[in-house]
Amino acid sequence: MQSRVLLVSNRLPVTLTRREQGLEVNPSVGGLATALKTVHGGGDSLWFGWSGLVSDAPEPEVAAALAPHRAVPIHITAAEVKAYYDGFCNGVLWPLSHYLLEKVQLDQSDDWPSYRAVNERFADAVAAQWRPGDLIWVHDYHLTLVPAMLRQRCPGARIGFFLHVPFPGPEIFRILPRRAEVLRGLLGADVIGFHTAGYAYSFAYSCSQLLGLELTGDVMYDDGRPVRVAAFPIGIDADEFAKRAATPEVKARVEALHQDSQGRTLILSVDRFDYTKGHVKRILAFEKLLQLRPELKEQLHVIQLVVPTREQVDAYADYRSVVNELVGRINGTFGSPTHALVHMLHRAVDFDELCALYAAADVMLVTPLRDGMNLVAKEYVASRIDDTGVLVLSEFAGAATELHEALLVNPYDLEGMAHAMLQAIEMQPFEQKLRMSGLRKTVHAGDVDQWARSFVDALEQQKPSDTQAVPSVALEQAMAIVTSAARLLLVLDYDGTLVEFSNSPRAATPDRELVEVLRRLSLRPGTSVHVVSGRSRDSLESFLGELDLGLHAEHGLWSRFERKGEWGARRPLPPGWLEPVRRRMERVVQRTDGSVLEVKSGALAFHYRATEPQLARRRLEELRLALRSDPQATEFEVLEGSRVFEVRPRGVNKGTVLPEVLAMAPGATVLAIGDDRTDESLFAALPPGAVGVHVGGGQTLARYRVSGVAAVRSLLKRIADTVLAAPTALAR
Ligand code: ADQ
Repeated sequence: MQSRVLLVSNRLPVTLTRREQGLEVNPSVGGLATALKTVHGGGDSLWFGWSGLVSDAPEPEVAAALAPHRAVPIHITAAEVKAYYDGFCNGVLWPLSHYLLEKVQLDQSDDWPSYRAVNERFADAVAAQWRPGDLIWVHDYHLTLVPAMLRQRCPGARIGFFLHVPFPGPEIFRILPRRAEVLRGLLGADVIGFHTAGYAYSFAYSCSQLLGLELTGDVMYDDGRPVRVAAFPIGIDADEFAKRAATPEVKARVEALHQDSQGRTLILSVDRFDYTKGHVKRILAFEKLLQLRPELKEQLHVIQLVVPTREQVDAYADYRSVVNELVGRINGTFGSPTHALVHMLHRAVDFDELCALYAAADVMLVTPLRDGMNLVAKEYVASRIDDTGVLVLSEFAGAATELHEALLVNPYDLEGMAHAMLQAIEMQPFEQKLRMSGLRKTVHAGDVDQWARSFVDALEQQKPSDTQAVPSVALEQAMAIVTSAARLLLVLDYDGTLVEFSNSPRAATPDRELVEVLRRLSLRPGTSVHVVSGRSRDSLESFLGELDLGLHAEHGLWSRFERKGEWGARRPLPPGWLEPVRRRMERVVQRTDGSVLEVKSGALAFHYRATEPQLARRRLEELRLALRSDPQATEFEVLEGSRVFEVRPRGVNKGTVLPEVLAMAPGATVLAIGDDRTDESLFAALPPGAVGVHVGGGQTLARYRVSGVAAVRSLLKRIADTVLAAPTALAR
C-alpha cells in the first residue's frame, strides 16, 4: 500500500466516554473495528467516524483526544442518533440486509433526511482532507451515499466501498423506498466490495433491475465510468490468534476453564447480542438436543458470550429478554443446583480471554440467521492450533462459502441443528483433525492482510475516472470544427444515445427536450440530421416522424430520407428465414421472464433487459447454439447489443447507410454518435476527418467519448445554439 488511505466508517476504532476526570478512550468492539485495525495500524492513514459521543457541533477536545489515534471525529447529534443511527441504519438497512422483514421500520419520515444529512457531513469532512493520490475507503451500510457525494466533491478521487453486511436478494432490496438513491450512492465508488460473489451478484442484479445497468465481467459502467463490483472475503489476523493461543498465559486460562467444566464438553458461542446472530433458534435447538438425549445434560457445559449492542433500539431489548427467558427455562428444566447448563456472559472480554475460550471450546456454535461474513467462526478456527474442535456454522453466514469443512447447518431447522450439535459432540478426533486442519489452511491463506491488500490493490488499479478524462480537451477541439462547419451531417443512434434505456422498447419515447433539440437542429442552416436505429419503421415514425429528419430503421434495412417521405428497403422482404426463427425465438421468450421479442419486417430482436442475468445468459447460449445449426444460417447474422440479441439479414448494418447520406451532403463534416456494438459498424464506415463519439465505457472505434445521454444532449444543444450567432455574424 503506497498511497495514503482515508478510512471512513460510522464508528471509529476507539470509542470515547465522558467521565468526570475527562474523556476516556476505549477500543471499539465489533467486526469492522477488528478487521481494519491492521490497515490503520501500519501505514499512513486517517480514520473518519463517530466517536460515540453525542454533540450538536464539532468539539475541539474530542478532536484532540482522537488525534493520537489518527482519527477524525464526525459529530452526531442526539436527534441523529435516533433518526440516522437507530432509525435508518439499524431500524431499516440492518434488518433488510439480513432478510428480517418484520423488523424493518419504514414509518419514520425523519430517518431518511437524517441519514442523508449525516452522509453529507462525512463526505464534507473527507473531502476537506483529501489530497490527490489518496485512496478513500468507505465502509458499510451506514454510509452508502458517501461515495457519490465524494465523487461530486472530488471527481478525480479513487473511492472504494466495502459492504460488511449481506447485500440482500433483489426482491428484498426492492422493498426499500430509497433503493435507487442507495444504489446511485454506492455507484459513486470505483470499486465496490462484498464478502461473497453471491452478494456482488445480488447488487449487480438490483442495478440491472432498477437502473438498467449491466455487469460485464466484474465491471459496470455508470454514465461511462467503470465501477468494479467484486467479492473480497474478509479475513482475520490468523497468525495473531494462533500465536496467542500458544502462550503460557492463554494455556493456563484454558486449563482453568477445563477445570471449571469438570470434564464436561464445552460448547461455546460468541456474538454481539443481536437478533441476526440466531441466539433464540440456537437455544431452542439445544433444548431439542436435550429432549432427544436427556442424559447429555450432565456431560455438557454451554457458554454464550454476548457483548451488548445497540441498546437503544427497541427490537434489541425485546430480543434480549426472550433469550434470557429461554436460557432460564433450559437451566430450570435440565440444570441442577450444582450445574447450570447454560452460562450467559454479558460482557466484552480481552484478547487473551477470548483466545482461551476459543482454545478451550470443544464445539463452537456460530449459527446466525444471516451474517455478512462472521469473524468469530474464523477466530475459533485460528485458535485451534492442535487441530481439534468442531465448528458448527450457519449456511447463511458468508463464512460458509469458504469454510467447507465446518458442519453446516440451517439455523431455521431446529432438528437439523440439534443433530449437527450431537454429531459435533460425538465427533472422533481423527475426523476433527481432518476437518480442522483444512479449515485452518483456509483461514490462514485468506487473512485480514490479504483482504485489505487485495481491496486496496484493486482500487489502485482502477484508473481515476477513466472515461471522463478523454473527452475534455480533444472533444472540445473536435466540437469547434463541428460547430463552425458550413455543412454538417449528424448521424445519431437512438436508444442509449438520445434517450436512456428502459425495460420495454416501447417505453423509450422521446421527451420534450429531445424533440425540441432535434427540431432546432433540423432547421439549422446547412445541417442534415439522420437517426439510425435498430428500431422498426413504425416506432421511429411514431417517435420522430413529425420532424424533418432522415430516419433509418432496422439498422439501415429501411430508410426514409425526409419528413413524410416513403420508406424504402435495401433488401427484398421478408427474408425466408424470418418465420421459422421467429417461432423458435418466441418459444424462448415464453420461458424467460422479463424478456420480449420485437418482430421487425426483416429482423428479430430478443430484449432481455429485465431478465434475471443468469437466466438470460442460459437463454442466449441456447439461442446461439440453435441458430448456428439453422439450415438458413448463412443468410442471417446475429448481433448482440446492449441487452438485446438481434437476428437480421447478413451484410446490413448501420454503416451501410453512410454512403447514401454522404452523397446527399457532399463535403459535409460528419458527427456520428452511438453507444453500443451496433454503432461500431457506423464508426468503421466514417470518412476521414469525421467525428465519431462513443457514449459510455468499453472498447470502441470512435475517437471520442462522452459519459451518457445527458452529455450527448448537451453536445447537440451546443450545436443548435451556435446557429443563433451565425446570421448576426453574416449581417455584420
Ligand atoms: P459483526 O456483526 O460485529 O460484524 P463478527 O464478524 O462476528 O460480527 O465480528 C464480531 C467481532 O467482535 C469479532 O471479532 C469478535 O471477536 C468480537 N466480539 C464479539 N463478542 C465479543 C466479546 N464478548 N468480547 C470481545 N470481543 C467480542 C460485521 C458483520 C459481519 C462481518 C464483520 C466484518 O455483521 O458479518 O463478518 O462485520 O466484516
